[in-house]
Amino acid sequence: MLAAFAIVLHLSGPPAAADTPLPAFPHPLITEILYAVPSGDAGDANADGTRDAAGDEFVEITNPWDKAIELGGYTLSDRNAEGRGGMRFKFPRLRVPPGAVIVVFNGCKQAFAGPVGDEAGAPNATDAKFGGAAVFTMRNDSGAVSLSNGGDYVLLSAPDGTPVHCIKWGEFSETVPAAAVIEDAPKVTGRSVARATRDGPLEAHPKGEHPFSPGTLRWTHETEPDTKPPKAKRPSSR
Ligand SMILES: [Ca+2]
Ligand SMILES: [Ca+2]
Repeated sequence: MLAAFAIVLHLSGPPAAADTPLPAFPHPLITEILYAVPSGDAGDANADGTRDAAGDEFVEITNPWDKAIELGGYTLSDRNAEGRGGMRFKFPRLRVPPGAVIVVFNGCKQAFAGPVGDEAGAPNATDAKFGGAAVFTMRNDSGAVSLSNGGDYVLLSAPDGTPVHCIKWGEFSETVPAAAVIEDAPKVTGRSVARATRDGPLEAHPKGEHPFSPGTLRWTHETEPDTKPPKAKRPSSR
């Protein structure tokens, strides 16, 4: 039996016009984005001793389903065209067990002491320093390839190129891709946006010891089999 989560997103902003399913199995779920890297040492999200406004950015995803998914061929991108500051990352083959977490750092001018993968291959182990997540670097070599703090989006596309899930914030002029699910994230400064609950929206990360938590979900990962497809409320603004 195909089990699914009963996921309902409660999005702020205008009332939703209609319910739209969240990305269905076998798609992963984006759970945290650090696009506004804190200034100073507090911004060293990958903990290599060097804070970089681009390199310490990350996107965290998880497998929210109760069976494994294959991440190979999925891509992460932003609003800029490739070669014009556009962020592009294509996952190598990686079987993701239920509840497993993946963290993809921008990687510009960053070192990684633990196991780290890139587009060429997955890491050979998970990293306890990041909550047991599989850690990747995009190996970006220019600070121009980064997520704009003022307005940008992260787009998850399926291996066949279909835009699956787009999370946007702030203001920008580019057209938002016609992804199956489009979500609004708050515009924040010096912290990440993250889901406080599995079925909740992306919110400003609390400013505790760290204003982000790569590899550590802010909610307990428990499978709740349900025969109903997950639902999200679609923002009316496009
Ligand atoms: Ca940024
Ligand atoms: Ca760093």
